[in-house]
Amino acid sequence: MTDREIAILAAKQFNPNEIVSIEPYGNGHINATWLAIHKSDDGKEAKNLLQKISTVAFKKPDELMENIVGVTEFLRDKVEEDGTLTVIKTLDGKNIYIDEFGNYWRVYKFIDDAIAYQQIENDNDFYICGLAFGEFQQMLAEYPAEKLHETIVNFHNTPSRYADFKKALAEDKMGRAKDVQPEIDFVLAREGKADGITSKLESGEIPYRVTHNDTKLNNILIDNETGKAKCVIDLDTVMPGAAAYDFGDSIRFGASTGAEDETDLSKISVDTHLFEVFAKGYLSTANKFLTPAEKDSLVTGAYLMTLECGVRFLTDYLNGDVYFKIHRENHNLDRCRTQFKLVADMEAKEAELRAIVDSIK
Ligand code: ADP
Ligand code: GN1
Ligand code: MG
Repeated sequence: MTDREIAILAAKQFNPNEIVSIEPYGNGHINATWLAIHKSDDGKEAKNLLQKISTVAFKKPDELMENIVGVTEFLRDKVEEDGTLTVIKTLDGKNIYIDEFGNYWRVYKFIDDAIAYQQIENDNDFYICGLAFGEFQQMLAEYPAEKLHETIVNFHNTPSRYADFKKALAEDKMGRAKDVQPEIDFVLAREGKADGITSKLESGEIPYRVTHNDTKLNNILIDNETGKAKCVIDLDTVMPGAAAYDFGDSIRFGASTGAEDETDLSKISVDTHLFEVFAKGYLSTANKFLTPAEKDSLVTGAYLMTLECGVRFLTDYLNGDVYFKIHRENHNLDRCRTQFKLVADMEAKEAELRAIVDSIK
């Protein structure tokens, strides 16, 4: 059976009506996403967002879906219509369908008339994203964190990511280490900085909050008509974490002057203006609840989320590209290189970035 045929069988478990079209959708690196359009009883069309959950990333899909149902139901009456994801159950009332090959499938209501950007097109959109992620953290401040399963253990624990990297390097399964010595050296030279956030969480200097943990630009939908944030999506990694993780991951992706997989590294740097725009949006809400130590950790968060992401891409390259989806040879290597270029640029601009955060009251 082809991937499409398997997806069609899955789509029918959630909506038995005739499928008008079913196509791969979006640019996520983890799950396999399809837009399935069904005929609906009123003669119109029903759009479903169908996803095959990555079991390489998520070991316990049932727990993952419990988190998502809990969080989305908690948010439901705090947001407008389509302001959070809506889980569509299988015909027999389950959150997940497991097919004959052992694939795990879920469906969300497709949120229409909104766009997930791959790169910032105008400053205001990035301000809007900052505002939305700040509000998302604020809304989840009351969520009972003890109800959340840890969907990926040690997700943003940078020292633990270093340990994974060293294991991959020692094993060197694909024999690729010999070709990437400069990247390996880059990572090892910064190991001393890896615990910049985790040590503060462990000592209690900064608090654990319920965070999104994957706040890149294409995990937020911007309303086509109003230009406002419509919905924060990709809730797979909502778990206790540091506010700086969410701030940092948005900067890593959105404040870069180039794409995450750009091969011309001369095009990659941190745009300090975009950094400021996002920080203003985020802090317009977050200034009300962040402690001084947390605010002080935001630039470190941007730095470590970028370093960590580069380490993860390089680790996956060494492991044979088993975690992040790739679309060309050396894709994960190209991705890690942009991250390391950004890291080096953040080192050069650290004082400037800190001054920007401090100036936003
Ligand atoms: P991944 O974990 O692989 O990144 P996502 O959940 O982020 O998967 O989905 C991939 C893409 O699909 C998103 O970037 C977005 O473009 C689109 N998408 C996801 N959920 C919805 C939804 N409910 N409505 C419309 N588009 C969505
Ligand atoms: C993945 O799922 P997606 O594509 O939104 C990854 C993030 C990385 C990002 C890099 C669950 O995000 O942690 O920062 O790729 N998500 C997971 O682009 O590992
Ligand atoms: Mg995503």
